[in-house]
Amino acid sequence: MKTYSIALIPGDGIGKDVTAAAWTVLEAAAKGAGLALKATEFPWSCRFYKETGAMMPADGIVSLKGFDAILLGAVGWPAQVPDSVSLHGLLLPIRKAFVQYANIRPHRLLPGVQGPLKTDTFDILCIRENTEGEYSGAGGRVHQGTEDEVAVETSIFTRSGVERILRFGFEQARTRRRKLASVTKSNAQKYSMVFWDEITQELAAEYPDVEVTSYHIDAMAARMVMSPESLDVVVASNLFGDILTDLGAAIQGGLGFAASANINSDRTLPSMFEPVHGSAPDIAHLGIANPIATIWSSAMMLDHLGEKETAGRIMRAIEETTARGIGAVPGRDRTEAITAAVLSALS
Ligand code: GGG
Repeated sequence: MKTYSIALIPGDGIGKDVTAAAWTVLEAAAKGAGLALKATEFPWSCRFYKETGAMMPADGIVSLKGFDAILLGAVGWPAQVPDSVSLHGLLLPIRKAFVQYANIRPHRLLPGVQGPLKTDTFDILCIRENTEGEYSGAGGRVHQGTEDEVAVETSIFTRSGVERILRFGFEQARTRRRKLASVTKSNAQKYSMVFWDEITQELAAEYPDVEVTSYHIDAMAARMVMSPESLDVVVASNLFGDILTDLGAAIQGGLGFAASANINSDRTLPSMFEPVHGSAPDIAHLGIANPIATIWSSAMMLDHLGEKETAGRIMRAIEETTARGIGAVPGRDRTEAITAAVLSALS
């Protein structure tokens, strides 16, 4: 029997609720396909930070190395731990250590889900650069606490980093409607973003079959709302991609539907799969978090592992569930009821 070992990091808040739900679905789907999934759970989270002073142990990255994939819930407990500490202590180091340079975020309306726009043709694939750019963590503060205080945050864009994420976007566009939108703010940021635009143009010559358009981030935000049907694959930097994909999630009906994959092209290192949403501490453990984003992320995980048939079965079960109206309206159905409906659609 084919066995996959999965590192499970539920994290904080609703991360625990949604990963538990997704794992139930994964196990059922795997059983039906003759696969074995072995989970090893890691308690790394803001609670772990409060107990130990770190979001994960010093050898955390080493202990994740041998896994086939990582399934993560959500990170953050802002009342207790600053968000910059939790993000830079867990999520970002994992993405960087395993060179998970492509953060894939599919945004489309599931059957039965009504987004805020008067359209039923919302289907875009956002590709966010995931290991450098504005989230590089380079910078510093001096003269702290004085009137002369200065904070500097340096964005790092490397030719290899920009080229590989754009190339990834071009390849994805070839599997879809062959349109690529590259997002920058090159009128205002005249070094890094002009550099990004230049590399986009260089690569465009290699992909004559893909229609390429460069947009400024502000224009792209408006376009996603005003004419989303004009978009297919959208490639953006770490910060811009982070912001645009919350907008994408809103247009697809809410963060409860937004899935993501942090992909590493080196199959010897694990990729990581997680919902786009955060830990939502206000609704943690009330049994009302929508698990669909995490179940969808789990399907992306199986797809990445090569289990395309089983991934497809999970996606069809999600779609059957929302088409019946279950889980389709944010906040209405309980986590357990949505999970049970997906399980029943699977069988
Ligand atoms: N489910 C992932 C999560 O906890 N996201 C919270 C967050 O702030 N993410 C920022 C990021 O994805 O870079």
